[in-house]
Amino acid sequence: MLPYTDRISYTTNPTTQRLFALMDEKQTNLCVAADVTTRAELLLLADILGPEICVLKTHIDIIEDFDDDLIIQLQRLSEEHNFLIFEDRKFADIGNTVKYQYQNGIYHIADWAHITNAHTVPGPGIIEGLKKIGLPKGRGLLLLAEMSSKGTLAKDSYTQETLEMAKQHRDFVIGFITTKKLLDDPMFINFTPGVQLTEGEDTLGQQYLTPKKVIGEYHSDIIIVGRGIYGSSNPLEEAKKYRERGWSAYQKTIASA
Ligand code: S5P
Repeated sequence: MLPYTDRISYTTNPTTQRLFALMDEKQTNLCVAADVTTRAELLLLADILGPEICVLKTHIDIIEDFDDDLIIQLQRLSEEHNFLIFEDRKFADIGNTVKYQYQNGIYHIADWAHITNAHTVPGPGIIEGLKKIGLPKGRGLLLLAEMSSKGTLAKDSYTQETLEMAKQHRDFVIGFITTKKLLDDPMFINFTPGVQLTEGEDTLGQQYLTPKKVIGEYHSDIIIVGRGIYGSSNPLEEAKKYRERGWSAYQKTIASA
């Protein structure tokens, strides 16, 4: 496994380049899933946790009091604390429809989200549609190659075909949502959700692995942590723990490579 900064030269995508650089600069491979439902909570988390994270992951459509100013504030915090914004939209329609969903509507996701993601169930047309909008803006797309939830259908040949689709769009597809590193190609970034400090499950099929396992054994790059951080009584203290565990697992892996 190469250090994050050494991987910059393998890609032409400006979002990947910025992400690899800021991860090494800030010494963090932590992405927080800020699954809160008001703008005040989201902005507070982004401000408090901003210095600890490389990426802030949003579900913008769960915000009850969304307005355009929320985006302006999020962008300001992203600049101030040097993190990228990942809107976890999980697009899943035909190319022509996802173009509109990405660019139009209330949220105008392509205007502010450095990263978004898509299921590959429709076939490669979904990537082509999103790319028409996102590539000129320098955005990056993650494909859901695997999911963290019990009984997921994203496995076996579905996962393999997803990897093949990514290879056909190396300018815009920057990596995967996956439980582990699947491709030995340093340009793709692997994001892993379903992470807590102890292994386990929630009551709705979510399955958790530890930062050590995800980074140290499965060689993923970025841990995505939601309730483990925002659900605790002291999110900043918890975020520091995840950051430390994720980063030390990365450093050990680099040292032994
Ligand atoms: O397979 C997946 C893909 C994603 S992006 N499993 C997931 O859990 N996610 C997202 O990661 C999910 O939508 C949520 O925002 C976050 C996990 O949250 P947690 O509270 O379970 O850590």
